[in-house]
Amino acid sequence: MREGQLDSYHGGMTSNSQRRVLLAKPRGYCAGVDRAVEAVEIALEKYGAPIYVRKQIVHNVHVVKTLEERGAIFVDETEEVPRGAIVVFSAHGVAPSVHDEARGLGLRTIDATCPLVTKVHKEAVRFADQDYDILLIGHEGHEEVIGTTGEAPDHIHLVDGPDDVANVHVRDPEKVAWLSQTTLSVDETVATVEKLRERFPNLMDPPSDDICYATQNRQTAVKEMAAGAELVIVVGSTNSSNSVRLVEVAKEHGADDAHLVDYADQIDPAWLEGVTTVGVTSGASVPDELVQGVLAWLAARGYGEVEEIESVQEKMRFALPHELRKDLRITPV
Ligand code: 10D
Ligand code: SF4
Repeated sequence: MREGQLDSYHGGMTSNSQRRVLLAKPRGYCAGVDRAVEAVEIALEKYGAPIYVRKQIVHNVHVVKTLEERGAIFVDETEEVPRGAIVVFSAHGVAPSVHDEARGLGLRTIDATCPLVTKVHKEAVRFADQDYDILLIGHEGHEEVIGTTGEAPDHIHLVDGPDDVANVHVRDPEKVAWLSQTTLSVDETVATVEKLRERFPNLMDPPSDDICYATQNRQTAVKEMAAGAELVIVVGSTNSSNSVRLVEVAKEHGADDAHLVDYADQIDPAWLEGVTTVGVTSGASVPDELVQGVLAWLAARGYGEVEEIESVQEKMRFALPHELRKDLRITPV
């Protein structure tokens, strides 16, 4: 088709010369995911297959499939791992009882829990030691929430968003603290905390933000991008909390429409009807090759011009899990 020619691609009237993509930055892998995926890859290289992984190492179907092809075996429960084998704990963290169980089964463990999740676990232990009731803002059933709750099950109450605040019961309203899952919507969490503070004016805050830098930065970037895009495509899996949040944030901040896809072939061409500007981003557990697949798919349909919108610079890196550093003879950091 001639440059600039109006066409009726799938019924919408947009000009090829106007069509463009806004690509959010930062997007994709965060430091915790990078470390966890690398931990499994290095374990496979160093110790050989199979390497067992308890739960999905990160919530991304492509990452899990790729590691499976290389010899990782994903299990739901520690007891499924044969005695003496190596098991990696996922980036989302585990309850202390899971460590105990693995020890009891004689397993060799590599803990790929993100250090920023571990930080929240430590905050929970500290508040519980001081006998606070801890209101953990998070999504019921999410692995990170299960792991954090396991640090102090008698002290932690789950608060699943602002509408759940009315259901909270504590022993002493003067002695209450809040913590959160690392991958929540920043704005919704602020709303939940405001409601909690109305009920508990002396509510203690966490010592530092629990919603991690990567979650915050990806939401900031999508807000900036969504303001100028009619359609936003978020690459990520349906069980990835941070990816799902990006879809919500895009819709709340200017996009007419936003969808989550694992792969480019899940994009419905009808979404492009009448769309000039498509925003693209990806969750913290998503390899950039999948975003490149989406960009290629869009380019084939006239959306070849790509402008990257960088809202925050990211430089975070985490050292590998200590069990690997020890075996690889890397000096402790
Ligand atoms: O569901 P989610 O956003 O918590 O996890 P995902 O694996 O998609 O992204 C990485 C986030 C982690 C490991 C939680 F800190
Ligand atoms: Fe760590 Fe945040 Fe990434 Fe989760 S999203 S793995 S807390 S850096």
